[in-house]
Order: sequence, then structure tokens, then C-alpha cells
Amino acid sequence: MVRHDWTLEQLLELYETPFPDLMYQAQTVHRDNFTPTEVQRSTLLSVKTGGCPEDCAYCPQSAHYDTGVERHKVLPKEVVLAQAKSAQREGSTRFCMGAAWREVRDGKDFDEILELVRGVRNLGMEVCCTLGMLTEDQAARLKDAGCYAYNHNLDTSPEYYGEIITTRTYEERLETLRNVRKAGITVCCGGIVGMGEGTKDRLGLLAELSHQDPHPESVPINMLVRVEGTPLETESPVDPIDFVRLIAVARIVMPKSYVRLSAGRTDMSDEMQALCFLAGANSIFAGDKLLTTPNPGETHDRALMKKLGMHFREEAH
Ligand code: SAM
Ligand code: DTB
Ligand code: SF4
Repeated sequence: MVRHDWTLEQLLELYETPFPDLMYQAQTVHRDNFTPTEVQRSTLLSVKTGGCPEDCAYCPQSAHYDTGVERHKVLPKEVVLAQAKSAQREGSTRFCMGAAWREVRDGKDFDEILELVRGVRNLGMEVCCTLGMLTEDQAARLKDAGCYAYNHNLDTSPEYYGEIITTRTYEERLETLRNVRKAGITVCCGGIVGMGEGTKDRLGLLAELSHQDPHPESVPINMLVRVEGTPLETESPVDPIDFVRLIAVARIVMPKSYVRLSAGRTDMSDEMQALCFLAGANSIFAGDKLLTTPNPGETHDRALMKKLGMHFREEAH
């Protein structure tokens, strides 16, 4: 049963369940809804990088911090399509284009993005975009161009949000998510672990996501990539078992959503990733780069799947 009324207390109770019982429960839910040996893959491309006016404390692309990320304007169509084709050849079913914008503005840049969406869609891939805040009309234009999913993260609990971002509100994030829904685009929405937040904030994020109706079709759980120059560069690493528990709770409370093991995999052992898959994670980012930071890459991920007797999902939606 899919529920939208999970309370923080219930999530805390799940989270504190003895590990074997929690894993058993998560596995049961996972197997009722998905093929447990299958993992979906998306490839990311930053189509507009750096110089973002927002002050997200984790982000290498914020103009507020000196991180050495090289800035560029919207990439030319031939460059993007070549990357998308190569991702498709390597077996990725979804292509996600990211822009370091606070919000989408109508005009030349957005027109170029729409053209990129049409181009990638024509290759037969699921197209995802993450471009910052959107109006209802902009969401409808993206949908028309063939955009299948929109990534817009809530990042953490409403209570902790102000510690991480001061240039926009939680309510503004929710507003964009409503606009995306209205346009009939599927929602990819999750957050980041390891920003100094407490367990209650991590679970508060999951509660918030689970209250959305319908649930986000895709829930990315990122483990902070600590980038030099950002205010969070010296945060302590996340305890792997805590992380796995969180994945299990996400799986249980959002039984039909893809739970995406997102940023931070280069700092995870194969064993930790295996536990995440057992806990119900069933999607990853493919390729050797996320937006601006490294990712394990094709060879490593294939070897991991082989060791685990698991495989990648072949079809796009
Ligand atoms: N500017 C748009 C926005 O913020 O929605 C789209 C791109 S933004 C880079 C996409 C997401 O990447 C953020 O919402 C955040 O959750 C995640 N992210 C950014 N930097 C990260 C980091 N260093 N570690 C983990 N996740 C990160
Ligand atoms: C998401 O939740 N994680 C991805 C995707 N959505 C766009 C981005 C991770 C970015 C990590 C930092 C970087 O590479 O710049
Ligand atoms: Fe980074 Fe997006 Fe925040 Fe801009 S809005 S600083 S790109 S996470």
C-alpha cells in the first residue's frame, strides 16, 4: 500500500529497527514492486556550468564560493547529442541535463535547452532536466519538447534548510514541484546526506517526500561530495550503516519510487553499495562524471554488477 501520511515518529521507529529486521522489511517491499537484481541508470551532463547566484553550501557551482569549477554557457547541440549517444551506447536509458541556474528565464537560453530536449528525446532516451525554479508555463513547454522527468531536490528537512541555503525558500522549491506535476512531467526529488544535519533532518526530508501525492517517481539520495572551497568541505563523512538505514526507510515509505544512489559513490565501497541495493536502491548515475565531480564510471560499475549477479535495466520509459 502506498501511504502519504507517514509521521516523523513512525520513520524514526523504522530507522531504529534492528538492522536485520529493517533490511528484511525493505527487501520485502522492494521485491513486491521491482525486480531486485535490476538497476536503472541515468547519465548526467552539465549543459550550463558554474556562476550560479544561489548560495547552496554544498555546491561547487555557486558563484559565492571559489571552487575552481570552469564556467560555460549552454553547450552547443552537437556536443550534447554526441554525449547523449555515447551514454546510450554504454547502456544508459536516461539522460539528465543540468544547468547552474537559480530559475529558468524565457529567452534564448531556454529555447536552446528546449532544442536539446527535443534532440535527446529523438534518440529514444528518457530525458530529464534540472534547471532550477520553473513556472507552470515553462514546465508545459518542457513537457511539449519531450522532457520526461524534472529533478528538483528538497535537499534536507524544512527545519535545517536555512542552514544550507539562504537565497531561496523551501516553499519556492515546493512550488516548482507543483508546476512540474501540473505539466505531467514525472518528479525526481530527493536530498543530500552529510551536511551536518541530524537523523531527524534526514528522516524529516523523507517524511516530506512521502507526503507528496503522488510520490516522486525518482528519489535521489546523495552523499555529500565535499568540494574544496565550499562551506561544507570539512564536514565529517557519513556513517555507512546510517546511510544504508536511510535507504531502507526511503524504500519502505516510497515503495514504488526509484531510489537513486546518487552523488558520493566514489567514496563508497562495493560492500556499502551492495548493502544499498539490498536496502532497495535501484538506480545509479552512470559515467565517470556527475555534473562537475567524479563518479565511479562504466568499467567499475559493470564489474560491480557482475560480482553481485545483478544487471542494468535496458529499456527507457
Ligand atoms: N541548479 C539546479 C538546482 O539546484 O535545482 C540544478 C542543478 S543542482 C547541481 C542539482 C542537485 O545536485 C542539487 O539539488 C543537490 O541536491 C545536488 N548536489 C549539488 N552539489 C552536490 C554535492 N557537492 N554533493 C552532493 N549533491 C550535490
Ligand atoms: C541529484 O540529486 N544528484 C545529481 C542530479 N540530481 C542532478 C547531481 C549531483 C551533483 C554532485 C556535484 C557535482 O558533480 O557537481
Ligand atoms: Fe548549485 Fe543548483 Fe544551488 Fe545553483 S541552485 S548553487 S547549481 S545546487
